[in-house]
Amino acid sequence: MKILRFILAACASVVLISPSLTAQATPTAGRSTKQSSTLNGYQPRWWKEAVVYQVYPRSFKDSNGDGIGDLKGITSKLDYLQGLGVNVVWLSPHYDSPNADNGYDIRDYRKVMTEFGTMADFDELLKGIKQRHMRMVLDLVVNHTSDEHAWFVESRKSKDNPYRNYYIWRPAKNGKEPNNWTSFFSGSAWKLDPATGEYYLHLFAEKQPDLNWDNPKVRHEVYDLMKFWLDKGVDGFRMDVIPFVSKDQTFPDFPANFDGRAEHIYASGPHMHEYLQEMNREVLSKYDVMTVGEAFGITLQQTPFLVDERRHELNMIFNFDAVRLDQQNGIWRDWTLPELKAIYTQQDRSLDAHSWNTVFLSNHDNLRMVSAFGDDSAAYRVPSAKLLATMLFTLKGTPFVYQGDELGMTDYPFKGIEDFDDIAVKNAWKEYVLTQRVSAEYFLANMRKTGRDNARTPMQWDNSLNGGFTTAAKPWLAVNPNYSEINARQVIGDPNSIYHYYQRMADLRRKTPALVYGDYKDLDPANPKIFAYTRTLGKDAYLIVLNFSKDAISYSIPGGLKAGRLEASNLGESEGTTTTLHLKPWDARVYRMAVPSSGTDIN
Ligand code: ISL
Ligand code: CA
Repeated sequence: MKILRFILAACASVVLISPSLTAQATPTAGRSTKQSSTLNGYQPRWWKEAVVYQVYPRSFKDSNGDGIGDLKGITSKLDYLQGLGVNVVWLSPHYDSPNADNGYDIRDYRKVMTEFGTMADFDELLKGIKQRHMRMVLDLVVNHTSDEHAWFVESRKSKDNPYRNYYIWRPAKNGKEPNNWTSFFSGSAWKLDPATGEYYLHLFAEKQPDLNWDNPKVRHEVYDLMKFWLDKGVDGFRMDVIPFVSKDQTFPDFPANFDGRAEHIYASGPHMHEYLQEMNREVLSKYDVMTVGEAFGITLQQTPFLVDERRHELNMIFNFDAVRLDQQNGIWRDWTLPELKAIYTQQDRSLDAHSWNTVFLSNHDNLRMVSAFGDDSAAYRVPSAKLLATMLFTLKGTPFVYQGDELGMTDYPFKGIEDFDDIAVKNAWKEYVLTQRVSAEYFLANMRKTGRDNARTPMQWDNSLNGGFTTAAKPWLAVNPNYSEINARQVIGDPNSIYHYYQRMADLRRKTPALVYGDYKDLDPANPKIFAYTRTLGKDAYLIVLNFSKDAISYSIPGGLKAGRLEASNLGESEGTTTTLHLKPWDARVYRMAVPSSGTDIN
């Protein structure tokens, strides 16, 4: 850790405007510089103690029968969310959009998407959230806009248009694209625009042109739109692919040893830290807000450079190491429990008490958690969903729950390409199947295990038509046919359901500082089936034991440690103060350990 601090300090002195790590935070409006009391070295913060719930509005609840989720629908379910025990809602993009990428292509940052309702509906939602003493963070998508945004409509008109440099335009090179960069949604990252005979950059869809963050006018447009929503009372932002905003605008080709993972190249632009620190100075430091960067392409080792509080950039980020353990470059792969455990240990080693991070295993871009990391068979779906919740709420970092995981919703049984909605899938189909590079069967088999639509099927509220998501005959995306047995009404009525287990875990975390700020230690990193770790804060020590298998296992707790008082269990097994646990398949337990009389910490 000392090495990393040295590097951080060295880097801080190099990045011209970065305050040195050791200097006291420069006093700014809204940020106290007094050293409040710390917990295990951490500055207590509401967003470190929070449980965040992601709402994908298109699929959450339809209130007007058009088959599309909307803001009024979310408002109608706020008691459900409050009952679950979450206290921050992350709202995926609700802004005006042509929906080329389901709202991640914004046409007007200050307007609510027509399908989702009106600004009055947004205000009503935010009011409902505040009345329940909850908070809401918005999705800030500013690496790119929609090609229908007024800025781009102007920018493409002529080379000398005042908005030309809001985006990234380049002439052809040797009659072709300016370099060999690729889009995440297939094909080149450059699109030739006939009106001016130049190419524009789009790391995602052609309808998502990248903004030129090297243009200070663009940065200040972004800061203004952030203030627009913050002044309405929102509590922060999840920042879409924020590490990509700075590009090496000499646009070198991918290096000769390129491994196919463009995100690492795109996340290594020269000015990312500079821009984040400017955003913090200009906007974030003036509000009591939470920021989480979707840090596609940032490694665990690089994470402190974004989230060390002394650098005044972000509060935390989403790394992709765990959530993408089951795929590589979009191809499904089998994974092992030691691989997953090693990620959490690496994260813990990379971050000291000046940094913070997230714990999540699902969102709108990935598979359903119980299908990807648990066992969604009839026998083990419920216990394994609870086991994953146990992990989510007891690892170090702010837990992010994705809508439907509290029901144990599963991946969807896609049949043909017509069942998919995602532009990433449709473009890949054109690139790989229509060109006969791969067979349709191979492509569909892979997409069933990696496709983002798995997580985007509508919330299953009850066992009525379309799972109670909509009264329309045809929702925008088909509801999983298992809604008749997997739905919110069923789980709320069942005290042993996954929903109530989430409730209990959220409550346990909220009242247990050791599970928030405590030291983390993996007791058995090489064990292929058991994840056993401790969380320790002074004399408060907790043991978490998770059986990631369908085998019954007699487990001797490493180091001769004794279990202790049971605090949570998905199968109701206790066994109390013992050194050997008889674990059932997918057994998850949280014990408060009896601290040795000598009072020595167990670490
Ligand atoms: O690579 C991917 C495409 O399958 C995803 O990992 C995803 O594009 C990447 O994680 C970035 O995601 C974010 O930006 C995209 C949007 O499509 C995603 O929904 C959003 O989460 C472009 O805005
Ligand atoms: Ca609707």
